[in-house]
Amino acid sequence: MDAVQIEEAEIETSSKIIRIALAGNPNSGKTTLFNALTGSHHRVGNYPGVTVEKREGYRNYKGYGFLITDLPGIYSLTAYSIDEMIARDFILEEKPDLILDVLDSTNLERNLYLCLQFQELGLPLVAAMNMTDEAKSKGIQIDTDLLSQSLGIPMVKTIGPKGVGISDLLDTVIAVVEKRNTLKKYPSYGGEIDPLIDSLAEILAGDPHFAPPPRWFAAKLLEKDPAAWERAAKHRDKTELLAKVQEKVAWIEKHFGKKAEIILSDQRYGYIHGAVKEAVRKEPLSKHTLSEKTDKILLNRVLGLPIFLFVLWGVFKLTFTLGEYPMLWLESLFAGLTGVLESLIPPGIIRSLVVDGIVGGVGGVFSFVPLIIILFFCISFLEDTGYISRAAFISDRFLHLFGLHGQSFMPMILGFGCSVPAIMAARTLKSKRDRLITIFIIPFMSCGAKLPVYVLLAAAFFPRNAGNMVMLMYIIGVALALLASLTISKTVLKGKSTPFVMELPPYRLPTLRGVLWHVWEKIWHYIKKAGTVILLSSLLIWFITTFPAPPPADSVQVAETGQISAPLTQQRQEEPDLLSYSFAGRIGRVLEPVVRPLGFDWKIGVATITGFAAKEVIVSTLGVLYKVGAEETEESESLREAIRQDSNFSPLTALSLMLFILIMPPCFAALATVKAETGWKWLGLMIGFSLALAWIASFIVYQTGSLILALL
Ligand SMILES: Nc1nc2c(ncn2[C@@H]2O[C@H](COP(=O)(O)OP(=O)(O)OP(=O)(O)O)[C@@H](O)[C@H]2O)c(=O)[nH]1
Ligand SMILES: [Mg+2]
Repeated sequence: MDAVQIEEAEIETSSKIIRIALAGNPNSGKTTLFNALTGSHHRVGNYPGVTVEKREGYRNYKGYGFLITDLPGIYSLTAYSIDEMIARDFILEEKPDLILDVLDSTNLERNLYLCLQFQELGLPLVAAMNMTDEAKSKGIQIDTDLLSQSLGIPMVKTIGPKGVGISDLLDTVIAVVEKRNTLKKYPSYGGEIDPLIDSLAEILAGDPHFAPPPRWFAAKLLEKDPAAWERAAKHRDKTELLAKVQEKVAWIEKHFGKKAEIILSDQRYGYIHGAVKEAVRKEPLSKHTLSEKTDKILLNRVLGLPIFLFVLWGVFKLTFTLGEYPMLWLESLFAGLTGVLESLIPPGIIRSLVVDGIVGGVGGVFSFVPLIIILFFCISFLEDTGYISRAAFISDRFLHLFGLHGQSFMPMILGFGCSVPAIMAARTLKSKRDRLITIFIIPFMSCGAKLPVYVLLAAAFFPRNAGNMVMLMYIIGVALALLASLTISKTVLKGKSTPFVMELPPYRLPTLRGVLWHVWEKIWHYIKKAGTVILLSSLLIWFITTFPAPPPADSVQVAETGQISAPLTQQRQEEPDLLSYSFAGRIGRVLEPVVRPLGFDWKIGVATITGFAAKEVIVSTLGVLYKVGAEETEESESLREAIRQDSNFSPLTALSLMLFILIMPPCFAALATVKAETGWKWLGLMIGFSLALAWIASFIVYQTGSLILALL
């Protein structure tokens, strides 16, 4: 008696925390439910493969603590790509207390295939019948209770974005964990195969040190899963076990006349089909759905690609024309702020620090926030409608010409935002070769941080065609990405890109909340960056441009002793001694011979180097450099004006610089991600390749341009 009571008491306290794995097919709404359950705001998107990393969240409910892990989507427990392995390993190795399988109810049969595999694992299981709103509008009627009864899996109807069914779901989870819900049974493979599985499961259960759930493992062995066979060799009675398996496989293949793995999968589908036939009614929809009609146009073999290019052009056009106004307002706001600060703080080192170092650097970067908002709004909107997946589909054929394929497309598009999530997104690619190529070319997709630099230079030197110049940079970037891919796939990574089946999500009207949240996330990231990396770099640049201060009388001698290179000596008339005497000036002098052939003076050289920290830092560095170097009267003019008036800066220099920044290695954060995802070798190759290519491209453009200008 006593012993039983103690055991029950232990369950009471230890069951307070329930570890839940949120699993299911890609794009079934796992992250949406995760957000609704835990109040987090992780990225959801209308395409398979949004989540590529597991994430934890916590929820308290009725005295229980739910530790929920959102997993990448999977189709089965056999994993091919990295994101799939993360999900499978979590479920198999970390043994959660319960699997919460999220089912897309518009696609029930396929989603149940995975659900039955979970059931076979023997872990407590609850299914969320998600997207019931969409199923309803498609004329699909699901008798969830009946389906739940006949499969023996507790099921709860949910609508992720609206949070419908969340408390039901949690109640069901508690009931299952507390064993008040006794629905459980195992999927059947039919009267002939079930006994075979049972007898194998018995042998497997006989070895207490052998971890895998017997029934699931027995089915895997009959399916001739190589990993399962390897594992079976560790069983106590391995000879008997493997002999039995071989005998049963032979019997199935003889009896059914097909390979055992096909038979098992057929039987599973048959079982699902039987259950679904009873519980699901689909009203015949006579007319073609809107989705199908739209796809006829957007996926058209001839029109598809031009439409996509037009959409992309529209996005950038909108960004520049609409974004220009708020950008100019912010610019004058910061100019005004500078004026106010100057009238408040007496001249001296403190004023220089605040006005030149902080406002000059960080302020310059802030004025680009409106552009970033619009760009991200558009990209996020397109992702959520489901259009980007179509674009991937139509680009597939084209991408094959360059050794890539449609699955590389999504990471490339994400690269327009930020290389870090884009590089992570490449995890969904199944073949290592395809994945490496994709990661390698992502930095050529101009990220959001490069946008401010392009806009600054284009607006200063090509005021009439600023928008087009910026767009040209994006196009050159894409072209270089394709050429780089072609080069690598013909040299370092020979081989063919693997074929794959692309899944097209349904068109969905993006929720304003979802899109705005995503935009806010990006803006917040940008602002945080401005407050950390960019602020620190600005302060550093301010420091190295201000110190050491030249001794009052000696500065001229420095020049005369020949320590300053010729171009700098020429500038001495226009520029105060402060800069060239400072650390920055000295670094610049070392750098100058390397960047001169590209048309850069030492200031541009220093600014470019700081681009390694983050590309926006180039703008803030120029801001500080030009403020520190500016005459008192010029102080409140915009950076754009300041660089336009610098005689060392010409439109050709600007073009050469834009190109250099486009191609040069990505920021440290992106490089660290490349290292983590691929290793040192690929990181080294990427840095070497992009540095060399950047230098050569800028060299050719600047030298040819100079030659043409001289001839004119
Ligand atoms: N109409 C409708 N849409 C939903 C529902 N649940 C999720 N969605 C949408 O479905 C899309 C996919 O949602 P996610 O939560 O990102 O899906 P996921 O399962 O996490 O996808 P992966 O991480 O790629 O495996 C998003 O556009 C969601 O807004 C639902 O119940 N009804
Ligand atoms: Mg997700």
